[in-house]
Amino acid sequence: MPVEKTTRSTDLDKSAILVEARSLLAPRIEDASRRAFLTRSLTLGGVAMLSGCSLSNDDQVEGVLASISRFNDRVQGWLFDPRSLAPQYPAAMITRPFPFNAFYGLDDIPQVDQDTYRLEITGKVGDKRSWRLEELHAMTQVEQITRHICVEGWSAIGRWGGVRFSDFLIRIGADTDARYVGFKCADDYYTSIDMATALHPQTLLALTYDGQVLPRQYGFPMKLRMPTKLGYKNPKHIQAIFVTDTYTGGYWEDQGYSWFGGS
Ligand SMILES: Nc1nc2c(c(=O)[nH]1)N[C@H]1C(S)=C(S)[C@@H](COP(=O)(O)O)O[C@H]1N2
Ligand SMILES: [Mo]
Repeated sequence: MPVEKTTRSTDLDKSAILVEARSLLAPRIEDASRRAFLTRSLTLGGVAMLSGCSLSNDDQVEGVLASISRFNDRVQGWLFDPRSLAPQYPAAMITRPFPFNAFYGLDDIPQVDQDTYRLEITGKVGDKRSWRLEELHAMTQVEQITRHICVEGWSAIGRWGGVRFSDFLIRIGADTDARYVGFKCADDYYTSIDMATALHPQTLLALTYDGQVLPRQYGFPMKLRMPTKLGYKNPKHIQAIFVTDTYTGGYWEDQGYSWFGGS
């Protein structure tokens, strides 16, 4: 659990975490199994302080669990070190073939037309004009060979190239004090990330895979590649990007996966 990385963090505001945990636990918990679950999740969250709590109905329990999940997202956000880099690997270690994964099978991968494609930009940005693929290819390109980790139990090393996402955010005049960057995809997938990760030097608006135009199954025309986050946080077939202070969740996140989703 990322929270156990506490020792790595120098500027973690411990008292702020305790204040927040106390306010989350103000309701009282009666049900022993719920209480046990809460105790476990809090221990995982690095805050063991459940004594004297009880909730009187399931809605309250669900509410507290949801709050704790969002609370854990915040703790993970505080612990995230924007200078710490994910490992990079030699080309010989690339996994071949690289796995495909989506919430549907290979037959249903969206077909995006590169000539009519426009990347839409909305929210807290200075320049909301949409982007053509050639314009993105004209920006400085970087590459990474990193490991993709899927919560379904596999990981694979791949090589992605494209525009450093922080360069892109600066180019569109994004408000980098905003809390989130959100993504809408051509297949109805969606997700959102914290601004610190959006600005991380290894966060890449990927246009290529292994030196070729990003193949359809890996997210043509572009995906966001983040070696600091789990697979499901890396949206493929991106159609729209928005900068916002409003929490918008994600396809898997709204079904209970961790929103921060760090790896
Ligand atoms: N648009 C879109 N992006 C997505 C998904 C998806 O179903 N649709 N699945 C996610 C998950 S769970 C994983 S593991 C990776 C798989 O990426 P790959 O096909 O390049 O291995 O894409 C992520 N991004
Ligand atoms: Mo995944």
